[in-house]
Amino acid sequence: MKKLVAGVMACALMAGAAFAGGSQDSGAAAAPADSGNDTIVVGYAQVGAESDWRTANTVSFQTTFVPENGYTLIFNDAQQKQENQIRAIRDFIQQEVDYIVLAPVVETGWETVLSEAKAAGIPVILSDREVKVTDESLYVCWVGGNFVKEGEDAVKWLDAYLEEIGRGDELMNVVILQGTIGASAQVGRTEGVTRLMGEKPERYNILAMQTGEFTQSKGQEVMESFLKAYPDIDIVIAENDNMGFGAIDAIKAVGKKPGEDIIIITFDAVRAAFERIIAGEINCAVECNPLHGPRVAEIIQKLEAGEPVEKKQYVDEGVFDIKNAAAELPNRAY
Ligand code: GYE
Repeated sequence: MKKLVAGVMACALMAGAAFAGGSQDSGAAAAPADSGNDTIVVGYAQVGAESDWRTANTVSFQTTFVPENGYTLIFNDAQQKQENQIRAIRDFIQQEVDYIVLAPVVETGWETVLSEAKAAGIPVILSDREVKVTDESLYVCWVGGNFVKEGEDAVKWLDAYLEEIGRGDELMNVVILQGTIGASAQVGRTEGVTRLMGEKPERYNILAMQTGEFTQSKGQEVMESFLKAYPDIDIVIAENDNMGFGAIDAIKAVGKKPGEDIIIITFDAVRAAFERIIAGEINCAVECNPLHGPRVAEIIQKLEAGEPVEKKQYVDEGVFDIKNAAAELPNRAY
């Protein structure tokens, strides 16, 4: 780690030189390389702009990594495509950034490009979703939500809710709108939900699961096809809020009442989901916190100071329903 940080410092100097005459900071374009343009250059390979969560995450980085805080941010939106993220990382290496932050769209397929970053001496910080690599030295650390726990929390909430509404003895028909297949947020949430539901086959009957790509429009489309195929759906698990919003529209379109005729659970718990809970259309939203900008900045500051950082950092997350949503809404930052 020390060696890596030393490499980073050398890289920072080089990057400073490179950027003094580059397009990142037009004010410094005519200045000599050592004129004090000593911001830390961070390349962020973002997934895309598929959801409210993602927008909040982007804003979190764009407002944290600003020159006033000592940073220059190079932001790349990969439009949910891994090949775009790989290309962005290669560009960051070319530009000799000081740090690369990656929110990996899917878990696998990162060895080659992360090895290239390592060979260039550029530390990679993972944020939001995880990667599956055999060589853990390919990234410094990861910070994000505990997706398996989120999935489990959803079923624990359901267990209690079904008792409460007197349906604890019924067999409930469930459909799952999954996120992007292979994304750790999808893998973890599906695992948490299906494992706990699988322990209670007398209570939960999973009819179908299909990806809605974490978008509202795809969520709506898939829900429309579920409603056609299965006339008796009791519960929808949407692996993010936006697919849940799409499902609500699909449910209304067939003349059913979301939140009453069909129980809806979503993940993320963005502001609009709180509003839907208060309106009675979403029964429960399991929180996933997107505000990783300051967390990643803290990690970078530690690395700059030569301090160790934890390899995996899970963020605390809550569960919201009609009982606590109205009181919590004014405190929400996203
Ligand atoms: O749930 C979803 C977004 O990776 C946790 O990605 C993130 C997920 C989030 O598109 O809304």
